[in-house]
Amino acid sequence: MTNSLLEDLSWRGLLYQQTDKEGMEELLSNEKISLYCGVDPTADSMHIGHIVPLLTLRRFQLHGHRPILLVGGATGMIGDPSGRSEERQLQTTEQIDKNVQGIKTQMEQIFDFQSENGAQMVNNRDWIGSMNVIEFLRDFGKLVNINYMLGKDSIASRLDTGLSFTEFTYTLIQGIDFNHLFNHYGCRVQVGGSDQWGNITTGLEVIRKTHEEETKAFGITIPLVTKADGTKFGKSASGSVWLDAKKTSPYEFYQFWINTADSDVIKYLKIFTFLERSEIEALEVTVQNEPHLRKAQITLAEEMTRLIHGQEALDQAIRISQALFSGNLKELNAEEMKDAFKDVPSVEMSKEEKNIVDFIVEASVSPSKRQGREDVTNGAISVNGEKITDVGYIIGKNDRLEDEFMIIRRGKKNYKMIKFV
Ligand code: 545
Repeated sequence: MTNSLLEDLSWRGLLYQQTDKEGMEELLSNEKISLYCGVDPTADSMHIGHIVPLLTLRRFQLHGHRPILLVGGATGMIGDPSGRSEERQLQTTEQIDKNVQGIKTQMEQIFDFQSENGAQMVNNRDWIGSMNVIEFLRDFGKLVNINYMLGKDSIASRLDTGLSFTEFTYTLIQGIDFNHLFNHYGCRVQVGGSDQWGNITTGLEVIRKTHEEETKAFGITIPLVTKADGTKFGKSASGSVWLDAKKTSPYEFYQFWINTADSDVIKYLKIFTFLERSEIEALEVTVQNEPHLRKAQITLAEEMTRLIHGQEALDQAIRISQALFSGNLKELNAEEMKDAFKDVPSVEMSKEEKNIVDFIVEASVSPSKRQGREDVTNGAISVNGEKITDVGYIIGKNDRLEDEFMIIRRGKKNYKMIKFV
C-alpha cells in the first residue's frame, strides 16, 4: 500500500527532488508518518500553483499519513527570498494576520481534520515569535556555516542584486520549524515546490546537528507545473487563478480548466485530481480518439471546481457555461449574467428610451445604421438572450437587468455588456 503511494506520486510526475529515496521508501512501508508543508501569508488567498504540494500532502493523508499544515505567521514577517530576484516589501502585522485567516480557510477545504489521521494546523509564530535573539544565535545560528548558507540557490542568486540580512536568515528559520515539528509532532518529511529545496535541506541540517544518532527525516520537492506551449501556467485572461471566489469566480475557475490544451490535460489530471490511474488512462484515450468532446477537460474542470468551491458552485458554473454556449440566457439570474460576462467588452449608455437600431449603433454593436437594420431583420441581434427582429422596437426599462445592465449579442458569439448610467 505505502510504496504504491510513492509509485503513484512518481506516475503523476509529482516527484522532483528527494533526499535519500530508498530511506524514505523504507520509512513509508514501515509506518504511518506525519509530514508537513508550509505556506507564508504573503497574500490573503492562494492561487492554483500554490496548492500542488498541499494536494500531494492530501495524497499522503489518503494513504493513512498525517498532514501538518503550517501557516507562516512568523516567516511571513520576514519573507522567503527563494525564487525571487528582489528584496520583499515588509508587510504589516495586521495584513499578515488577515492573510493567515484567508489561507487557513482555504487549507481547510482540502483536508480531512476529523479522522484518525486528521490534518493538524500550526502557525510558526507560536514558537518562532517567542524566541529571543540570544537563543536564536546560540542554539541555531551556530549550527549553520556561512559557507553552507552561501551555497543555497536562494542566497547565491541574490548576492549580486542584493539580499538583506533579514532575508538571509529566512532559510534558518524554516529549518528551525522543521526541527520543531520533528521534535514536537514526530514530523518526518517536508514537502514543497522545487523552490523550497534549499529551505527543506536547511531543516534536515538543523535536525541532523541537534540529534545524537542518525536521524531519519526527509525532504521532497515537486516540479513546477508547466504548459506545453511554454507560457506560464496558472494565468487566465484576467490574471492569476485564485482560490478565493471573490477574486476568481467559480465560473471563471471552471472555464480556466475547461480551456486546458489537449497537450496538457492529462498531465493536469494527474497533478491536480484524485482520480485513479485507470480513470485518467481512460480519459487519455478519449483525448486521442475524440478530442472534440473534451471529456478530459470537462472532468478536470468538474473535479477542480468541486474540490475548491463545492458542488453547488460547480452546478452554477456549468449552468452559466451552457447558457452561453446555447445563447439561451433566460435561465440565468442577474448575478450569473454579471459573472458570465465579466470579461466581455462593455459600454456605458444612458437610460433614455431608444430605438433598437439607434441603440446598437451607439453601443458599437453594429457598425452603421444600415448594417444595424439588416442585423435586426436578419435575426442576428438578441437582447438578454431574446431575439429582436422588429426594427421599430424601443429599448426601455424592461430591457435592463436590475435596472443596471443588459447583454446584447450580435451573431453567434459577439457579446457586449451595456452598463446604464
Ligand atoms: C514557511 C515556513 C516553513 C515551511 C514553509 C514556509 C513557506 C515557504 C514558502 N512557500 C511558498 C509560499 O508562497 C506564498 C503563498 C501565498 C498565499 O515561501 N518558505 O508560501 C510556496 N508554497 C507552495 C509551494 C511553492 C512555494 O506555499 O511550496 O513552491 C509554490 O508552489 O513557493 O516552515
